[in-house]
Amino acid sequence: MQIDEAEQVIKEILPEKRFVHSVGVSETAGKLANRYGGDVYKARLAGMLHDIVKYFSDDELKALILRKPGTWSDCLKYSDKLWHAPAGAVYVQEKFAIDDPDILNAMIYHTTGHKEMTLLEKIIFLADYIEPNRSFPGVDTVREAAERDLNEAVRLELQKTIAYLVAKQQSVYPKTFEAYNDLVMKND
Ligand code: DGI
Ligand code: FE
Ligand code: FE
Ligand code: FE
Repeated sequence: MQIDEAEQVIKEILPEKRFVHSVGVSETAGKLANRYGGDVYKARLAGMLHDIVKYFSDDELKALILRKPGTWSDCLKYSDKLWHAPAGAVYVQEKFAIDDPDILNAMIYHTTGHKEMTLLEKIIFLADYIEPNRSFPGVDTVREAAERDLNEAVRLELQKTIAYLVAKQQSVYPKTFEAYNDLVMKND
């Protein structure tokens, strides 16, 4: 699938604001791939498609996840905000025959991360957070880190996300902690 085809598809499926976010993630992911020696095409495609099923119903998301079970399926026991990530990977596989495991895993883990992330997984995880339309508190610190050190930027994003969830008394998916611990311990 070409990038412009993917862009047309998500323009039809997603509301305007989410479409603009997806184009931002695609462009940011392409730049990060350039910077860190990743595959620019895979980064741009995964970035474009990562939120494709964001507005499907919980029942539809659950059905997609249950069709292709894996280690990520335990997200069904946690917040429904996590479900669109693995469900999107099943959807693009079935609908557009996208079978590249790099692209599928980058979509699966774009919300939570996990331990021992691949280069493309880190790129999509980070691009989702720092694309130009995002305005979380502290996002500029993560943007600056992303210019220098990919692992540091991903670790910072995980730190901020965990702190945010804890402050709001929300559950934190165990793989998010594992991703954080993995990067902190590698940095020791
Ligand atoms: O889909 P996006 O809005 O672009 O962003 P996303 O897929 O990274 O995150 C979706 C939501 O999931 C966001 O509100 C934060 C939340 N989230 C991220 N990690 C976790 C989480 N929620 C829980 N409960 N646990 C997590 O580990
Ligand atoms: Fe998402
Ligand atoms: Fe994210
Ligand atoms: Fe997103």
